[in-house]
Amino acid sequence: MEIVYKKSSNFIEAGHSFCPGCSHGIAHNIMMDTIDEMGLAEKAILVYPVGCAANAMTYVKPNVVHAPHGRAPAVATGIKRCAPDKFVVLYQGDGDLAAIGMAETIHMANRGEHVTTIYINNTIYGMTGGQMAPTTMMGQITTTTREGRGLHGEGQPIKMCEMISTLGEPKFVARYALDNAKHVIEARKGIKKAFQMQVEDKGYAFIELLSMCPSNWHLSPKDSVKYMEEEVIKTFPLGVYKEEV
Ligand SMILES: Cc1ncc(C[n+]2csc(CCOP(=O)(O)OP(=O)(O)O)c2C)c(N)n1
Ligand code: SF4
Ligand SMILES: [Mg+2]
Repeated sequence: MEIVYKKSSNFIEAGHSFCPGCSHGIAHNIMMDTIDEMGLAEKAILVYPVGCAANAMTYVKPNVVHAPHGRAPAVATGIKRCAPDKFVVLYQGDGDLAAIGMAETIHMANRGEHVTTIYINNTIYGMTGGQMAPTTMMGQITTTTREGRGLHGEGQPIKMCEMISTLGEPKFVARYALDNAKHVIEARKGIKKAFQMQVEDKGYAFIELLSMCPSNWHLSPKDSVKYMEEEVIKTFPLGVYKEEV
């Protein structure tokens, strides 16, 4: 039987600060377990952002670099170009990647740097208390859209996979969700494929993981799963957007 979820040995024994029902723990565990499985821990350099995404940085054994406020692509580019034998993974939330660091993200993808991005889209600025992100759903109430995100003033959610897949250089662009076991298995396969591409020096891969933030969605963990299934996945359809490997 396929193992869906086992704790990666790449974690330091410590408590964590994620809220109940948060997807960061799942995302991080499948990422770290895949690094383990592929024997990449020794050569891995993980580049972390601002936000709850960055909290995981304190729990992992491989080398980490903190490049907050959307600058992970610039830092990761420098590392990979100076040390091409290293295995470089960017782990960024939607506020960090699609708002603060949008320019860096697009240009790194367009250059086709040989690194891997894991993009956690939870439709909100989680850590700072739930402000609107570029990915916030239409009608979603946040601290900066008190009556729900509307067309006039806020525009529609930005869809990163759709945008990045229009560029010439990215080789693998895919979106997965972390709301149930089937989706987690698919996400894990996508992450493994993206990692294998970097091992084989095949170019840039962008993996988006639709994630839950019950605290700022103002829903229970159970209702967050329902919201993900009924609403979020409709706005951000799952699937492979580009594959040239
Ligand atoms: C220049 C700057 N702008 C804003 C912030 C505050 N800040 C810290 S974390 C964060 C939001 C991160 O949201 P996201 O990347 O979606 O991560 P999440 O917490 O949802 O995982 C912001 C705006 C900051 N520290 N510096
Ligand atoms: S605020 Fe949201 S993203 Fe941050 S730990 Fe809590 S559930 Fe996770
Ligand atoms: Mg977020």
